[in-house]
Amino acid sequence: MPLRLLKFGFSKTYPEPRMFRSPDRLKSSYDAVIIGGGGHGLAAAYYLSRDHGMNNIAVLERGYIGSGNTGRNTTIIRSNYLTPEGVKFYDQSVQLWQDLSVDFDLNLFYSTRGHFTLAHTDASVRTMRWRAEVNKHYGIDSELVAPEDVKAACPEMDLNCGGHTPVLGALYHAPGSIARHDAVAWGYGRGADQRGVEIHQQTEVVGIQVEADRVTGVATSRGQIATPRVLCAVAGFTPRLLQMVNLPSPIYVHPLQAMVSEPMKPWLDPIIVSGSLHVYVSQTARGELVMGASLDPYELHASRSTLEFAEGLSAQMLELFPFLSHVKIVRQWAGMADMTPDFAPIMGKTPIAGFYLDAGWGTWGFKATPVCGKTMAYTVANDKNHELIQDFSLDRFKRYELVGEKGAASVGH
Ligand code: FAD
Ligand code: PYC
Repeated sequence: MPLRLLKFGFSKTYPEPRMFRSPDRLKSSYDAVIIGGGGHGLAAAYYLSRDHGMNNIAVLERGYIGSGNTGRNTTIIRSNYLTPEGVKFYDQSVQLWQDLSVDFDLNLFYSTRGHFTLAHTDASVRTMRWRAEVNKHYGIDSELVAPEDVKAACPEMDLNCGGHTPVLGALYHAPGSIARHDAVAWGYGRGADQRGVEIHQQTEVVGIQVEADRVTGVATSRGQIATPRVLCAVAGFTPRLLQMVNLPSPIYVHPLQAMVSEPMKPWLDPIIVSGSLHVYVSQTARGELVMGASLDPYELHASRSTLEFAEGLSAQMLELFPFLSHVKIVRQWAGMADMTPDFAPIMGKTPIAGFYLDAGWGTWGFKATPVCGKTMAYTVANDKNHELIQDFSLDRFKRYELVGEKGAASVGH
């Protein structure tokens, strides 16, 4: 248990300082500017200052930290991907997650639950077997299991799914976990702030200066900043930012919605995902069911919620768990998923010197927050792509060297 929590619990006064400073003035120049105060931008700031000694950095956030997809996701953490590039990358992230609460001295409620991806057709059983074999080859704990194994871990599930799409097997991934998403942004933000990084909320980047194919500064809603390095980590806003530097964007933005139930006594230990039913669900420490489905089926730059989504997802949930019919939905929301053609991220250097990209995280980027921070910090500090991200560069679309992750991205999109 983090020491800070114990001190807080036993103290008679209110011992907590604010999580991070709110500097009232922007400086006229920084060694690096990070656009986007989501988990990825803040993690990069944290590792730049902690591991590379760079602390004359500004993180610029148009809203408040964690207000983008970082604070809107369903917090599933796993490394059971399909491609060798993906498996190695996400595995590093799962390793980093293990120590984060201690690193930050902040409880992230990281909870390892095991992760079942259900297969309801012969074709998806084949895909699960394929994923299990690739995973095992890289030392990842994944295996194909029988319906009885699913039932043993989750006796409440109707394996027949109302007789429509019976469960034929599942990919089981023991390290599958969940965590508290806002705390991840706060932990990275506080750690970066303590090392001198400035976090400027309510500060929007409205232009990026480039001279002779090299970045020289950014224009913000609060004034101009000169800088030789800009890291762009803005998720659903990436196409807008790429326009500012005249780079073509392979990213298309779809809303991704989610919802949460009233709290219930604990009954669901593992994380359950069904691609065929378009459902994923886990139960939080507070007892709520956090649920999601696939992307809204059209491009839209908006984070509105729809009744159609809540109705559709509730119906699919009841196929798996008919006993939930009396349970109330208390909240729903949406984020803007920055999707790529191959369902893999875009990371690293770009044709503009000093302009680095961390994007294309669509529906799968929360779990990657620590490894993205580490590898992007290395890339920015050394002006050299970290070896773990070499296959994710923007120019792979020109070279037709895609990293096909659709079969493992999340639910069937
Ligand atoms: P964000 O958190 O979106 O941060 C980007 C920030 O940039 C925002 O705060 C935004 O305000 C800011 N910004 C944008 N434009 C500007 C500008 N011009 N100037 C300044 N600031 C700007 N991933 C998983 O791994 N597991 C899951 O279970 C999962 N579930 C999901 C469920 C939903 C409903 C959604 C929407 C996403 C889910 N994801 C999941 C994906 C994951 O949430 C994202 O990939 C990840 O959080 C991206 O983090 P980020 O820091 O890159 O982006
Ligand atoms: O990446 O595991 C995932 C995920 C689940 C729901 C959305 N993304």
